Amino acid sequence: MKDNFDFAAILADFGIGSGCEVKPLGDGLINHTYCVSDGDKPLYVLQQINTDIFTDVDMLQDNIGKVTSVLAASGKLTLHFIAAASTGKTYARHGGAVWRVSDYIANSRTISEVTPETARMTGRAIGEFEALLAPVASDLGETLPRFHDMEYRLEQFEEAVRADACGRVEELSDEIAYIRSNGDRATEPERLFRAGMLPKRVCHCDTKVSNLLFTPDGTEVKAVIDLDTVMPSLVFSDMGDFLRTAACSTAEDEPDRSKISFRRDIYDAAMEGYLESATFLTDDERRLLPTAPWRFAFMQAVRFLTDYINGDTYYRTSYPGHNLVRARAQIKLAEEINVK
Ligand code: GN1
Ligand code: MG
Repeated sequence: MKDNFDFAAILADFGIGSGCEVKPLGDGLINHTYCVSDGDKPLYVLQQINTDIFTDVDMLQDNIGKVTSVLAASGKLTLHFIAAASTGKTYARHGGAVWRVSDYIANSRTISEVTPETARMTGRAIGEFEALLAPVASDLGETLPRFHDMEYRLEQFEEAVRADACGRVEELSDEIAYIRSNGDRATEPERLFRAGMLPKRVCHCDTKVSNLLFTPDGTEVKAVIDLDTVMPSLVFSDMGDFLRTAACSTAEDEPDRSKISFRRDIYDAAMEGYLESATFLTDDERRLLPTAPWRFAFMQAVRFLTDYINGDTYYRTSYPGHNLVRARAQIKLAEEINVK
């Protein structure tokens, strides 16, 4: 991580006085995130946006502005980004990087252990989020084109295997075979979309459990954060990503695969909550919804393995082979889910 930035100058541009402490925050794999505090109390979240991935920051911040306005107008607690003096926009360039600052949401925490009661409430919150944002569907740009398109992810995977840029393909025959033999099943929703049987809806598209803020006792969703990927998608994205992480017995990068199982109690409770608020679902969406966790564990396996094959150019890694460990964990999870 490049940490020789002049944080005081960056913060000053966002109207934040000197004397603040800046420390790394969270475990996001794409942007670099920092907590800005007065030494005691957290005040702001500073982020260096990964512009290799989010190439159109204007569109990104414009989408987020629209999303947060709708959420705030309906009484939801949401992210609030601060305008920079140098640009008049909610981001600014400093030291060759692009930065944004939002208010810290106090009295909140992320959780890693989800109970059925929390899962029910989160499912309900996800359905509400999707319902509230439905009216802005046509106003949102596609920040990351084809982001949750399974066919696209498989194309990228096959391209990576063909190129074999780092000579890693040879050791991956089991993983590659698993992906190839399940590709057809995983891409059913895309085919149904083309046949006009499934709609696109505004989804969060990154509802892994660490992107949700809970009340300090961990029982209620306080805010849905990390709004970079809010965009039209097939509806399975959000319950898929939430259950891929929340109903998994381990972290998404557990190296000991014997520890990985899928918690059916969490799945049942989350789906119950979701169906209470997602009253907009069509019959086809309801029928395919139970396949969402499998589909997203599978998609994540494909994405992690693709990145491993390409030489770890997309996801931040903490050790050599991290993306392979992640991919194997997601394959194990997909096998455990085994939803027929
Ligand atoms: C990334 O930004 P972060 O770490 O919340 C990724 C998600 C993956 C997730 C896997 C823009 O999310 O799609 O599901 O890692 N975000 C992007 O942990 O690719
Ligand atoms: Mg993200």
